[in-house]
Amino acid sequence: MSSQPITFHSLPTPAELRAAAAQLWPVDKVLELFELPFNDLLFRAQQVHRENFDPQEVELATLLSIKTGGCPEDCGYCPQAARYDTGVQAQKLMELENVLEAARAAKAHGATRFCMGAAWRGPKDRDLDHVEAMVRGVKDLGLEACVTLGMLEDGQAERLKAAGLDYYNHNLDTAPEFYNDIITTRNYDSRLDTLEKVRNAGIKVCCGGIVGMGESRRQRAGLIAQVANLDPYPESVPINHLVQVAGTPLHGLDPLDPLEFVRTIAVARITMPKARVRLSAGRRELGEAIQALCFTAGANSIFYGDKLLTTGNPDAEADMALLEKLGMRVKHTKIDAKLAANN
Ligand code: SAM
Ligand code: DTB
Ligand code: SF4
Repeated sequence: MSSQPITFHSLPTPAELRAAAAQLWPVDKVLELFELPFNDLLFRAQQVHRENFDPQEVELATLLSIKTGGCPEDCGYCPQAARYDTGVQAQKLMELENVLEAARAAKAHGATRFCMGAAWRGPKDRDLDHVEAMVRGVKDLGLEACVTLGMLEDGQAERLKAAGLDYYNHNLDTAPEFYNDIITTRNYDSRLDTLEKVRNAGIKVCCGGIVGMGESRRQRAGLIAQVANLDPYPESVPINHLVQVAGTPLHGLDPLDPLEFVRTIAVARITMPKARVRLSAGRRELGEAIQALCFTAGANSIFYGDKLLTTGNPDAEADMALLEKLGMRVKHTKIDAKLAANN
């Protein structure tokens, strides 16, 4: 792709405007960032981070799988796809009271964002009645609410917005040209279409991907370019390190060099200066030293709690000990900050 600016001879059409926006971060430019000497890349990322955030502050987001397993999709990384024998038992949608109990516990442990995930291709309208009640209940606790439910039909994003949803998580997962190697039951355009519905409904976008799925560095740059060129770019960018689960097609791949994961975080920070960049799946495997480098590279959010959706996460005490060792602080909600100021 050329990095020359586009010139318009008459009023730009919507397609031309999209093309111009897509040039904000051409893949080649993102790849150039990946190829910087490690220390130069981290220095630049840390500079951008400090211009936009308190570098000591980290957001805690807690995940809950509200509908586990039995998913009809074929995502090659996912333990919840019904077609892979991974030992995950399919369950029904959780009851509201159990979800709120988990949300209260997350809040008591210091989380400010509560993310509810469902192993669906997309929600049915009757499922949304229940999810709306969950969103309302989570909001009433003073937590930010996020859901990830798969592809949305017309009108569903508006329903979630009306229930008070803050964020919708929908990942592009990898570069467009690699997508079909990982997932065949849906396509990239359908992901972009759902992201547009979320944005148009006025919900904040949480969108990132997974690294370590056998993609090339150029394809990692391709993923970041896609996410960074969303207009506007997402408020929240989860970067997952593939958790290899026995029974899934991606189990047994050579693991990605952890320093390449750190580079991915740094490139996300530089290309999306004001986004919350979240260290997502795979932190247990990365260990403390790599996570510390990720914070230097501009990560400022983590999934917090002993479990992700179906796989493990560092336990809460270990995370608190790590943050303390690094002199980092937990981000509080505006409500909590007000209460603290009044006491
Ligand atoms: N079913 C919905 C969907 O796929 O959009 C929402 C839930 S799905 C589990 C949410 C995200 O989890 C996926 O898009 C993927 O990025 C991430 N994920 C799933 N399995 C993973 C794994 N083994 N390692 C890393 N990330 C994973
Ligand atoms: C995201 O990007 N990562 C989270 C969340 N969004 C929903 C999910 C990670 C799942 C890891 C595999 C599992 O626990 O099943
Ligand atoms: Fe289903 Fe989501 Fe897992 Fe894909 S990532 S198999 S859509 S739960």
